Amino acid sequence: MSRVLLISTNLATAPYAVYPLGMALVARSLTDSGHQVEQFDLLAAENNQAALKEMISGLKPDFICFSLRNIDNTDSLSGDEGWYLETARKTIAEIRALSSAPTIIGGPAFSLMPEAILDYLAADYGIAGEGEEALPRLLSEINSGSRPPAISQGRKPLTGKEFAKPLFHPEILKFYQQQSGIANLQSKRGCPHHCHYCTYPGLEGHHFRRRPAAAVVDDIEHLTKTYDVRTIFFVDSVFNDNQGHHLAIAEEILNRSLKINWSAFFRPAGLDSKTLKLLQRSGLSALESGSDAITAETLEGLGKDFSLEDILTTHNLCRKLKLPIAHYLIFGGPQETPATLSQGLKNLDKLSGGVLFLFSGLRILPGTNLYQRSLKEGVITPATSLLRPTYYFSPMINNEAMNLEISAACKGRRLRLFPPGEALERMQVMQRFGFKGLLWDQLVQPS
Ligand code: B12
Repeated sequence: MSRVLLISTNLATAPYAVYPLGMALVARSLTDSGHQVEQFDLLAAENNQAALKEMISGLKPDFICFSLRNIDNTDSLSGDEGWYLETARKTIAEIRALSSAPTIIGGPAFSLMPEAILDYLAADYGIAGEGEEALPRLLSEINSGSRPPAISQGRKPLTGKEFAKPLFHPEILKFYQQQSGIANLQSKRGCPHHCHYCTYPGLEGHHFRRRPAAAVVDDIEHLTKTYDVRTIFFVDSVFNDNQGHHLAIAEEILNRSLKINWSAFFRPAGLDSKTLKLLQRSGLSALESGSDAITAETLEGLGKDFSLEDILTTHNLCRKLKLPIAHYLIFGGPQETPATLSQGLKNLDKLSGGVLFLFSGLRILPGTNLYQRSLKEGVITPATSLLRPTYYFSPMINNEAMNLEISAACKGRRLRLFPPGEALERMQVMQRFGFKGLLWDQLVQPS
């Protein structure tokens, strides 16, 4: 048995403060393996380094593990304040000065570039990918005196039944309930789609691995009954599933008569009125659509496997059902030209009544089709460090002129949020006025 301190380093509060779910899962698996575990969330502790030091001197951990969620904010228009690794590096360096316990890093940000990040953060070990099986194994390898490699990963992808049940920390949860009022759960891992820029299949695999609906809804029941949680966000890469797992979850919520509002990322295709009504009855209160583009050419350029018609059908269905919908849209990616830009900006009118989060350029990350394309087009070389945000812009467009055009199309339009930083500031103002939840859904007037 070892004493293990888990630290979530994430300090980002936009679009809202997000409960460190990954840490809660590895906390459970370590506890189940017999270790004594403490969880420390830097954001909930208001980055109070003195409290962290106190915890370290009290616990005298044998291992100190860090959960790293974000590298940057993926907004090409934000500056250095949108890059999070430097703060993480400082925190880790300060902790290393206080304790000689081995340091171990994991989390989605880490898993995107494990070698480069381990090196930059100067920690001892890292685990890329799922932590439930890999972390307890790494600890026992170190404890038994063997010398594991600096970077390891799970032996094989876990099945949905093997995913850990989150070990929510009451004080940390209380902080997020006060901040955003949102708790999070995962109903499955993986993504079978092939969007060219996206890291989700790399992080979670190309196939859905579903956690049993009853286990997911047990967690909802626990959150509502023990902690009075009223809003859940499902963190699945894409919540709608052609094998109907999303429906099974909705039915289970209804069977247990749980009163909960929930939201998730949806693929804007294959949704009909009957499905949306069922989801809505179970508590779906707003839908985030990974539309990504709004012309046939740019949808193809991003590798999306649905059409503009699909997006519009989903949008109109939601409008009819008075279900707030937000579309994430990225301009300036592959196949963007001045003509697609002006058509795309015109097409925004077809999404009226929806909240539009607009982005300019695509963050290049390893393991994606966009990475290969960026190499081929000479945007990066194999030696380019991607630790600092590096963006792809279509060579057929001038990105500064494009940003001006997007800004002009958003001027005076409350529901078109661009540039992203300004939009997030608006959300933070809402938060200061006591608004909770997703926030964007409260920008929409009932129609
Ligand atoms: C859902 C989601 C959101 C939702 C969160 C909603 C909510 N209430 O939770 C929303 C839309 C709000 C959001 C916002 C943002 N997100 Co986001 N998000 C995700 C997503 C899809 C899932 C994250 C998640 O919760 N996973 C489930 C948990 C259980 O898994 P996990 O944390 O990975 O933990 C596992 C392992 O990583 C590991 N592990 C975790 N910690 C540790 C620690 C140790 C020591 C070990 C060994 C292992 C380990 O074990 C865990 C269990 O297997 C990921 C992509 C992905 N598929 O991972 C992006 C992702 C994390 N987000 C990302 C980003 C950038 C952001 C934003 C900064 C900006 C943006 N434009 O989206 C904001 C920041 C929000 C904030 N305040 O921090 C990036 C981070 C990479 C990067 N470029 O920095 C990702 C990877 C997507 C991407 N673009 O590539 N996000």
